[in-house]
Amino acid sequence: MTYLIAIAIIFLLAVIVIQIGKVSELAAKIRGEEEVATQSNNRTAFWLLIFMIVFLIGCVVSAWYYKDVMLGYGPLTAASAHGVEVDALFNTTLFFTGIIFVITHILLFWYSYKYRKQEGRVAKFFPHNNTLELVWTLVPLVVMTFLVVQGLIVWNNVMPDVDPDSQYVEVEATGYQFAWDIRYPGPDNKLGTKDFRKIDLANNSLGLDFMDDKAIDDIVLTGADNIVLPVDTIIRVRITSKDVLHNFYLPHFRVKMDAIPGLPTYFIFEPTMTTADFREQLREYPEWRELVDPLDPDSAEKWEEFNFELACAELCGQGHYSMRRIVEIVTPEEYQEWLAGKQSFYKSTVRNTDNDPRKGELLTYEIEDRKAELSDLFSTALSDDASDEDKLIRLKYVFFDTGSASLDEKSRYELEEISNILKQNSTVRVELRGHTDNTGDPDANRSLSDQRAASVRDFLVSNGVSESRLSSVGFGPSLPIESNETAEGRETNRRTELRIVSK
Ligand SMILES: [Cu+2]
Repeated sequence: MTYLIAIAIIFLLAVIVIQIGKVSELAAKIRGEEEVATQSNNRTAFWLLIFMIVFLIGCVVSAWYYKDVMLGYGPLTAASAHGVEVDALFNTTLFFTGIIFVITHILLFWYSYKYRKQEGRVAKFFPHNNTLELVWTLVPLVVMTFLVVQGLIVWNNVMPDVDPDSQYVEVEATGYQFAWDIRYPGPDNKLGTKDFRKIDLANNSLGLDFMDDKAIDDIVLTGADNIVLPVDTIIRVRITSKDVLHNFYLPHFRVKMDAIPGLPTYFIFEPTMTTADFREQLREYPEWRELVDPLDPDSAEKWEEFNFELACAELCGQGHYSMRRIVEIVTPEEYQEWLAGKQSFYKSTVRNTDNDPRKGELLTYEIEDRKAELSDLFSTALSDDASDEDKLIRLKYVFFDTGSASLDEKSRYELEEISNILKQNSTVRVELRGHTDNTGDPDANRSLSDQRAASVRDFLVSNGVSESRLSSVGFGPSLPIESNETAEGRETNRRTELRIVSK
């Protein structure tokens, strides 16, 4: 119905315009063409002047009215170190182009008024003037050179790469339709290598190369997790894309760079304000003190819910808008705390699955973790208030070849650590205890457990622990700690233990 009415209105308007045209044609015939043309020229020239005045005033008023929501002119100051320079460059350019804008508009409309067609006036023939040519060549030349040089200076300040030996945090942003994967380097502060041939959309969508130790601790933020970064720290963002062109845009930090498939780009910036600082700054402005939901008096004020954001600034497809992510700037301490709470992608989703190229291999971090675990157990066992239970340490990472007492190669890490601890606590005496499950002949099991405990003792002796401090005993299947009915239970029961005899 609305469409029908709209079409009818447009039709009627067209009829009116045609009728007016016919009427003025008739009027012109009656009054004489000349007189009508003059009147029409005067009218057009006058209204052009009015238009110019309204237009220029409109430009100034709208700029003033919207200044608080424009980047750089109200509370939305640059929140990065280089952003201040970029804003200053914009202002310089705006100053010169603004002057030209106003002058050319005044001249354009004033001339169309002054030199409108009038009775008896003829055009002046003005073929050439050297002075004028010089002026309108040299003035723009000087202004343009100044602006370009300013731009180059800012560009060189903003775009140099980081010194590899300096302190900085490097993160990687990979754009795809329609989200960003953000990769953090983890505790080693180095991003691991990637290889597009390793991309597996279900299990390794970034194509991380897990044979590279640097990739083992990399943290990947997917989905809607906030991007957290520390304030007053140099951030290098490695920017890349998996499908089409995207654009990594952090408006509040004046960071903007294309994400190009196959061609990594980067941007370096230093946030100078935390999210909390920036909110405090917004709080000074009445428009940010308004309620988020004007109908609910208990709702928060707008400044309280402000967040920095990452946007994709390239129209990359239908879901383009959903590439928005919240960026949270926090203090370096808060950042470290946040980072410590994140699991590495490899450890949480790949380790020891079928997709793990290092399945079965013992990795450096695991050796370190196990050492830490063992040293905790020892410090409890050697404390003054240790219970009998505390004094019995299960050696979880000591393994033997099946049915034999020869130690598996991987057992040495734990045993070497025990040797070190025993050497540091030189008065401690320990007993090594072997256990088996209940499968097979009990006597054979007892003898196997005896031999296994002895192998461990021998290993410690060969590592420099005095033989007089060590004893060994085999219990066979007689002391199970789990049911022997299940495979897991039997595996747990086949174990080696270390008991603190005396300190
Ligand atoms: Cu995009």
